[in-house]
Amino acid sequence: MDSLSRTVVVGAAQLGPIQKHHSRAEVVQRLISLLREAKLRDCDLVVFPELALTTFFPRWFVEDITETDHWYESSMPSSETQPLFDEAKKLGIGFCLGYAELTAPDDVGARHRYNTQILVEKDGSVVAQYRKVHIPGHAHHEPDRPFQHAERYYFEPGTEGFGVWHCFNGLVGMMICNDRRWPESYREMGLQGVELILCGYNTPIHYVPDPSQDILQGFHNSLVMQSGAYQNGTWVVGVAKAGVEEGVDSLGQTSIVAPSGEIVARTLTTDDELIVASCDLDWCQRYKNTLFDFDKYRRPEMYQRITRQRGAIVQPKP
Ligand code: ING
Repeated sequence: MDSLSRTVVVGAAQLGPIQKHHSRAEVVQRLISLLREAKLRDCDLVVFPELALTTFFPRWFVEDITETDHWYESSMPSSETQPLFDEAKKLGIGFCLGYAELTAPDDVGARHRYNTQILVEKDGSVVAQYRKVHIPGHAHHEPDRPFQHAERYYFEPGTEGFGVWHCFNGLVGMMICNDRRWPESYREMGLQGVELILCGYNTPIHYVPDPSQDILQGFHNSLVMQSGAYQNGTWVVGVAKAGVEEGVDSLGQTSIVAPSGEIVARTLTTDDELIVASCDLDWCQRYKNTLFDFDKYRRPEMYQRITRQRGAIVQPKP
């Protein structure tokens, strides 16, 4: 990190498929290899995908959910993930890691399941945890599907919302996968002055409810992250778990997007691949202090009133 400017060298560490038989130890070694490559490329921070420690297990429906507990992390770090934390601290690199979280029993003995990301500073200190707010897919078995997307069965939505934290010499926020499709996710952090948003994703190419969207997955992925970045004057880093995982093909196109909305780096493969960009956080002010000066130009007090004044939305004629 350059001491004069607030430039953060960010690595987006895309993962290729993690198959069911891949152990956590094998996956952690892949993550450590990407960290070491990031060190050689002077990275301050490395962003890993959503659910980066296991295969995307919501593609299967398991009646007894306790039989899936092994896909979750009961502690972070654990003995299996500690080597990643140790290596990152040794290399002096911060990281953001997505994983399935299974909480300890609460005061009524219930354990909660979240789709979570953790953010760790260069000194190894844990900055924050974020729990995915927008949970896509379905909550019950849908046997007619070619594969499940049962995230609403396996995860509760996070209840802490979207935070922004002072770290890496700037204001950093997190979102996970489907969150990136909702403008509110970016705007909630934009209103807190976010300068760098970190987002992991697992996005199957085939979208069962509407297959016409399959061909548009890459376009929609870029569309939402570029607009979110531009409309909130922030860097956005989107990191895929990509390729054919247990027979399901998932989008790659890991990208680093500037506050201008321009894609400054993108992966070329659907394997483990690191892309790097020098993110000048001061670039955010070019948009936050002009076009998107919220205090000057944004008018939330008017948005509801206009709808009310114009009465009910005109219904199309039967
Ligand atoms: N995955 C997908 C996502 O929002 C999805 C769900 C797939 C939505 C394809 C639309 C089309 O990118 C997760 N994990 O949220």
